Amino acid sequence: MVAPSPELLAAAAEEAKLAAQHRAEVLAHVGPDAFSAREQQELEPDDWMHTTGRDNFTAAEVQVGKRCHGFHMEMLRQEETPVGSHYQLIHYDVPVLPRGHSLRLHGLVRKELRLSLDDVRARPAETVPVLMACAGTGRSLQKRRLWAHVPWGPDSVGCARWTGCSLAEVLREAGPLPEAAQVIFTGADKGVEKGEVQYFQRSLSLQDAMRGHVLLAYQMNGADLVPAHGAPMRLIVPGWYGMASVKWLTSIEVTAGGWWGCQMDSYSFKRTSHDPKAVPIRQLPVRALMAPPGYPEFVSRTRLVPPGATRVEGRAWAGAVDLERVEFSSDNGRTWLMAELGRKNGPFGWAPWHFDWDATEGTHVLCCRAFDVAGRSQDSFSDEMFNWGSFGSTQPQQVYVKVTAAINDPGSSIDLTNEQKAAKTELVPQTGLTQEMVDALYGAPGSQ
Ligand SMILES: Nc1nc2c(c(=O)[nH]1)N[C@H]1C(S)=C(S)[C@@H](COP(=O)(O)O)O[C@H]1N2
Ligand SMILES: [Mo]
Repeated sequence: MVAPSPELLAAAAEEAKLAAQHRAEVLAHVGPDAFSAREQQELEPDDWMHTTGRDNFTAAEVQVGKRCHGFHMEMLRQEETPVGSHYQLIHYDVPVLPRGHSLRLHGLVRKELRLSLDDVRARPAETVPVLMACAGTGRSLQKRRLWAHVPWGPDSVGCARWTGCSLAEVLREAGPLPEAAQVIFTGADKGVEKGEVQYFQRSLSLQDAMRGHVLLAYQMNGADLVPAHGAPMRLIVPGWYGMASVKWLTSIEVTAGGWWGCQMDSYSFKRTSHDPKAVPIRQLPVRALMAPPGYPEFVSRTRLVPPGATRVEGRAWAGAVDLERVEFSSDNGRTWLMAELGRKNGPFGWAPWHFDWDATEGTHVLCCRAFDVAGRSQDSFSDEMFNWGSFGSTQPQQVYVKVTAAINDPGSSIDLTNEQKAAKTELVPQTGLTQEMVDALYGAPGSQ
């Protein structure tokens, strides 16, 4: 790994402080002690955008879920997420930009710039492993869930190596005027959202944009960007949820501030659809995930593990903050044990962890959770957790595991009819599975 630049390290130290403040703000507004699903229903009784069903995914969700595919959880064993296994989030159509495309840096600057891919490549490059996650991560773990978006489990993540030039350097060259306060980034993708015709647009404060960690990126894992990930040039905002990392960049406009577009309002922690106190989504929280051990059953995703010593492996992250510990549970979170934690692959990456589990015959629900040095922890399991966009859940991943020696022998049979039937509410009573087990199996698609 190339050593991070002093500028990047200094920005990471600032970002770590801001991340801790952000989490506190979020918890104060929509954390379990501040707000519940019940309270939302009282405030918005005719809300039709949410559902409490975990087996009634709409055709619209399935479609958007197919287009915006998730991370392959088994890739948690790899430090670098291959391009094809990194999640994708694409609001409208993937634009294919012509050769010779250039982006315009304009607005309140001394010198307007036109930047082609060659211009950006010619500048000093930085390569950074960045843990990226969609703000909707864990949406399906919020029981009263927004169905008008991708029904993510914990699987909208990836940690790729991004290469680009420093946005701060480019802005310095353009020279923001004294009244400059906000930078608006526009993508080439156009669509309609919330009744408004728009290009995908997001802003950063000039301060955030100049901190020194934001990249104008053109490579992912050492190869040119593919169209779905923002070719030829995109923003990468390390340590932030993914919505800030605008793809297919066409324009960077420096303004005096006050702009608040659709994608700023949408990506906020809200109590109701119109919430004057909404908290805009920024830095990533702390979180651990495990690569589901053993082998999956095709339909129910039940994991089959042979009895005996089993190394459960995963990764954990906390944006720019360092990790303090990771804990593992083999009894659905009743008791937790300390896992072995390794080092992060850079200031904005993730760290490997493992736990040596003695797998005994029977059914188990495995979980993991992380804590960071800023004192942040994950959410606990709760059906009452609610924020309007179903954003930012960090309820622990649950992995439903059957331990049986039969998995060692190809050709042997293992009956998982009950696990399959448990996917449909009306069949659950026939299965003999407790509601707790059903919830663990199907509470968050994408866990296993
Ligand atoms: N132009 C544009 N940029 C975008 C988006 C988009 O739809 N259009 N989606 C955003 C969201 S919500 C996320 S989570 C990340 C996903 O990046 P990826 O698809 O490369 O993983 O891109 C962000 N940048
Ligand atoms: Mo996202």
